[in-house]
Amino acid sequence: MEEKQSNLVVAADVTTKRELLALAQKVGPEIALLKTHMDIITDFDWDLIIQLKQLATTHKFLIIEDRKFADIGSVVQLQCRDGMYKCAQWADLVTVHAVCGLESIKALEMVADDPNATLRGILLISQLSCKGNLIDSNYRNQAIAMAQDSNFVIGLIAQESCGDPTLLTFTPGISMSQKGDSLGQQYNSPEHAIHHNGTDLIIVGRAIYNAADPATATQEYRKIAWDAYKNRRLSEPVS
Ligand code: 5BU
Repeated sequence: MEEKQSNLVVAADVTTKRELLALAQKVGPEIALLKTHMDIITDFDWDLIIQLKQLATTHKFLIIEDRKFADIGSVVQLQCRDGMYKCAQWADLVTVHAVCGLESIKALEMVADDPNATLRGILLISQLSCKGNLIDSNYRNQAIAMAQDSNFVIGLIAQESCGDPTLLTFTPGISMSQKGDSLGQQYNSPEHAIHHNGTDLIIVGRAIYNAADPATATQEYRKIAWDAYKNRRLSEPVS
């Protein structure tokens, strides 16, 4: 983030290899991380991974696979390490639901011990952006405690900071122009998320890749988010 002066994550929810690589190429120089849902790519193959990793190295961004793991430890290990996607071999971070408890997190941490693994940490979901979701304050507090108990959890996916400076907060549900979509997604502006809710990184999908000019939209979101982040950090007491 510091090196690139960017706290922008682009959610690359496109459905073909060609679109994903083109988007990564376009937004790569502006972003800190790219977030994928690899299971929505209709023509997934290992060459996509090789090319995406090359772009990640060239443009210096990390990759989050938003797999939202939620199962017993032995199964999340298989899902992360094996199958078609083998995301432990290319993702730097994966997302995990807190609902299955700390043992599932420990199971994923074991996968990262494999010499072929690129996986370096987990983003634990402590809040959701969608209307009517079942996460309440008790669940959220327990998810935060779980994150604090694990050295492998480096941050939370949440709508607001939990106030623990050792955990980065990543916030999806961001748009400068929309309040939501027709399927339950709810949006906040970047400034609201960063300044008011204290988040560190914003995750932006359709507002960027569906924009008339995605490259310009990426630059706009990056600048607004980084300015808001810098201003907030300046106003924080020195610890
Ligand atoms: P959008 O196009 O900016 O609405 O996409 C948001 C992305 O963030 C999408 O990939 C979701 O899977 C992801 N997301 C979310 O929208 N809300 C959440 O609470 C979580 C993830 Br967790």
